Amino acid sequence: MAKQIIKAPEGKPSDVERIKDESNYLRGTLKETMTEPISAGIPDDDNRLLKFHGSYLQDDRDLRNERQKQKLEPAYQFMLRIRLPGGVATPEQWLVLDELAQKHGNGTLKLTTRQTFQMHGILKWNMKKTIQEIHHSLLDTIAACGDVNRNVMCDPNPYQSEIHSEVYEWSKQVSNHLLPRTTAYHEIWLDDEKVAGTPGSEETEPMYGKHYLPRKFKIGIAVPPSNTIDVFSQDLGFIAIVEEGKLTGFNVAIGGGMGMTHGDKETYPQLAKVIGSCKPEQICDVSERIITIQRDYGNRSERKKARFKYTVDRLGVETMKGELEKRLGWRLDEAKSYHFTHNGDRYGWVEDFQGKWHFTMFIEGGRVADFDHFKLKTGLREIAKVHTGEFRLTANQNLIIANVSGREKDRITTLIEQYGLTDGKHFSALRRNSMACVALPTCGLAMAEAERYLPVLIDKIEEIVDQNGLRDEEITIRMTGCPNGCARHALGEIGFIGKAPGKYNMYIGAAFDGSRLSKIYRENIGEVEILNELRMLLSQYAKERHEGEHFGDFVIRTGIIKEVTDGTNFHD
Ligand code: SRM
Ligand code: SF4
Repeated sequence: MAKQIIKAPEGKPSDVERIKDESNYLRGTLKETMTEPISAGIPDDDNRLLKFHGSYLQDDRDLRNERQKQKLEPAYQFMLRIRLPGGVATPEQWLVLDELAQKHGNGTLKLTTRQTFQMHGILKWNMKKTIQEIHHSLLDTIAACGDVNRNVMCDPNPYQSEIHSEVYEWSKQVSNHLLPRTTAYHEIWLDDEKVAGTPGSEETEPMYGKHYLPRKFKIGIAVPPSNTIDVFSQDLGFIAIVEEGKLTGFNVAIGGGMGMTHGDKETYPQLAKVIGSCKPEQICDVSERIITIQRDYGNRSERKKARFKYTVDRLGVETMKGELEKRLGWRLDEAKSYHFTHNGDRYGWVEDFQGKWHFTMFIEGGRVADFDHFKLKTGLREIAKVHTGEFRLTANQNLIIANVSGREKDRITTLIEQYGLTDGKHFSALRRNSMACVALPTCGLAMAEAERYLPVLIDKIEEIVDQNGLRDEEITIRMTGCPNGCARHALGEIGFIGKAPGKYNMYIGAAFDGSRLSKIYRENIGEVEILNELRMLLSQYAKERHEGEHFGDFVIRTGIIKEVTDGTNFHD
């Protein structure tokens, strides 16, 4: 058989490639423009580079029209994202972030779908001191955004079994291994200050090269039977292999991703495919080699088609595997069987193998704020003051108060009760399994509301759920303000993607364990139609489902929607 010659797509490099090329390893003119006093914003070229430093320039979209009328520049502000492999933060770090959000941000913290914190509303003049304080707490924002490997996810509850804690250690190692090596971050934000835990100081980028990756890259590690990190949505997913109670390796899955563009059928969500397995100690090597394949063969001309999933689909899984093994100099082992049961969180107190306790708390939309009758942020601050374990962020925007000793449990429970913090058990199981991206007012790409609207919509869906006796039926529901899929909408059994203010495309049919994509069911509908559709679907589900049958499986079995067998037929 003739050997396939693999090439990157041809075409004029995108403008972002020029910006990276001219940036002197991510410096650009950021140092100057971040202190320039006339505008609260920065030029677009620098904004592109700023992402590699974990931040975006945004503007408050609630104020956009009014400011335009008054001929004022937009209400510019910055979003800052922390790099937090596996989503683990100490109580001291929690307190620092809480205070920074108060002092320099909009007062809230957002727990993201990739297990980290975002702060919104930081003014340009406060960015440097905010990043410096973050560094003093031994955290950073390096590579939290940009065309590099992003925050490495891993299944939460590292303390519930030895496997989880081992996997957490691997997620940190992979994250550190794949960090950019440029010292630009330290020069721009820390005045070259040396802080514990900073990466190496080589001027060049031995792995990424001068142009970094064609696009963002995401890695996550799952520990079956839990798939809370949605391992198949990752560019590179690892699935822990456990034999006789020991971690013996990882199945390797490549080419997942959620984003697409409305009206462009050549873009689609895709699930990663398992190509073999590796030993635990080979995980960094495998990650690095796969990243270099994407570096060399990814599309640098069209950013909408530049994610690794398109490289994998263009070249084929077998070719990718062959290329990987060539670069590794050894062959992957056979894939091992695995079984997932859910991609949502499990709430409440659990005790681990060492007698430590963990409380998984429901945080609606991942927004940690003080509301009129619910002082969530204050409550968590009070817990952080006495907690001696860790905080663990889940991939469903929830929070685990982790590693609580038997003695401390009572004190934490008292605070949980005092502040009305919740394991979500008094909500419907649908709400507990809900997730919404940030969207308006900060996200510049949002076409419709998500985080601010989904709770209101669920209030109304809960009436339907109750009428049909489905209050305790676990159904995953996810909403995003645009098709980029930041809340992994295509893996929710019910999914909504914003099309225009108040209008959504509705998707159904994803698997409860995150192993099958959903499919479009209705296009461009508003609240009344959404509720009508759900009234019909949920009442049919209540009457006709088989025992234990999940909603996503039901709508496929009964022919309500066609099964999506691969991302490439998502739009058929
Ligand atoms: Fe995302 C862009 C928020 C997880 C796919 N995402 C954005 C930006 C930065 C908007 C922008 O480019 O201007 C959003 C900032 C909003 C704001 O105001 O804060 C944003 N994404 C988020 C977060 C905060 C959503 C949340 O509510 O939790 C999540 C932060 C993750 C993190 O901590 O690193 C977030 N984004 C995701 C995920 C889910 C995941 O990774 O598991 C996805 C789908 C998976 C994937 O990447 O395929 C996702 N975000 C995107 C995309 C589409 C990328 C694509 O190539 O398909 C964009 C747009 C882009 O990159 O051009 C985007
Ligand atoms: Fe913004 Fe779209 Fe991501 Fe939501 S899905 S945060 S609207 S980019």
